[in-house]
Amino acid sequence: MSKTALITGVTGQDGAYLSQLLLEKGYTVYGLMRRSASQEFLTERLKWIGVLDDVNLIHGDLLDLASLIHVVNQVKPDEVYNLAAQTFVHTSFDQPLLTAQVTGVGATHMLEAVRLAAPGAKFYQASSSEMFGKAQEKMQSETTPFYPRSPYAAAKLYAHWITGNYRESYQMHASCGILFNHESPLRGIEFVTRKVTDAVARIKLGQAKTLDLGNLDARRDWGHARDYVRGMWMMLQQPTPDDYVLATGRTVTVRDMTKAAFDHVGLNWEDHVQVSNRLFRPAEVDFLLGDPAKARRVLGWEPTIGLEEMIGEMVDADLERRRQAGDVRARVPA
Ligand code: NAP
Ligand code: F7E
Repeated sequence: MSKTALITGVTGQDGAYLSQLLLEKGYTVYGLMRRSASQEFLTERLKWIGVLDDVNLIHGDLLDLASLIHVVNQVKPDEVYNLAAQTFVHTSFDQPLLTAQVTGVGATHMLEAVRLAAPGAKFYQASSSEMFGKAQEKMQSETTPFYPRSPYAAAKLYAHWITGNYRESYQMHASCGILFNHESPLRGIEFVTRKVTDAVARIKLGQAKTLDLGNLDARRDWGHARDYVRGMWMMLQQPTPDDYVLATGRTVTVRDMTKAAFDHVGLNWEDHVQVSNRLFRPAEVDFLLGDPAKARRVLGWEPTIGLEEMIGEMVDADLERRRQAGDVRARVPA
């Protein structure tokens, strides 16, 4: 019997890759999406990855508990992946309450809907390395103390703890993946990797000359979304629920990631990048480096795509998009 999965945040980066993975595994996939006046643009990623016709899209909103209960009742999923959130850290400083509602309380809405309408379903919560914030250990693992540095991270931490609370209180199979940054050609254009690869494409094609960036010294542990959604699925195949870090174990500065993107097309990054104060954050996460030992040991999970290969894939995809005048995402201002 094929399994049924419900993915919230299906229109986002991870939603697209996870849909593809689960469909390949024979799942029936339902994706929760918000109603929008620009519906056709929301499904761009699912279209790009070639699964739009195979995912059953269903309307609902993480802010509306009734809609979630209705959806879970209708779908009766075996597995629920809660990926929906306000995900951009910079925006969370401008919209802290919305971020708290969607990214934090929204997870409780989803847990409640599952508890009431499909209590036997396995649940995945998209926790984040941002919860480590001002990192208290050199390599961050499942046992490292948290120190959130943004409204986004604080909201994710609430969602992380409430998921553990539902696991212990109601014996739900609820797991949290503490995922470090993961990117792809489907990454939102405001995140730094995609902002860089899109700018590199425009500069290479003669459509732009410069790229404004903020803190070049920040370090991140960047992996590929395709590897990370596989880890999400592996967590829900375990007999018991638990929390796992997914990371590569390598940390790189924004400067070196940027250099890699310009190198890919034979350009010198220093000829084009300028630092802009307005792109610095009120509080920065300076250093992240994940320790994925537990995921390797228990799940058998390994990242397979390195930073340079991923950045190259992203630059190539953006060159292609920028050559095609009709691509909508490519017109979003960086
Ligand atoms: P993303 O591309 O920004 O996608 C976010 C998704 O959430 C979109 O589908 C968005 O829908 C949906 N959403 C936002 N508000 C909603 C609401 N009120 N109701 C229903 N859906 C809503 O994010 P991602 O990179 O795929 O990340 C997936 C999850 O992993 C997120 O929870 C993120 O915080 C977490 N995470 C990501 C990373 C990373 O490096 N990518 C690392 C750690 C954790 P619209 O299309 O309508 O906006
Ligand atoms: O920033 C620095 C910025 O916005 C990375 C989300 O998926 O990963 C993501 O959060 C670093 C920061 O990602 C620019 O200051 C410099 O230090 O790509 P980002 P993030 O904040 O790490 C975590 C794991 C999540 O969970 C989040 O949802 O790059 N940086 N200059 C810049 N960042 C941006 N966006 N734009 C710049 O111009």
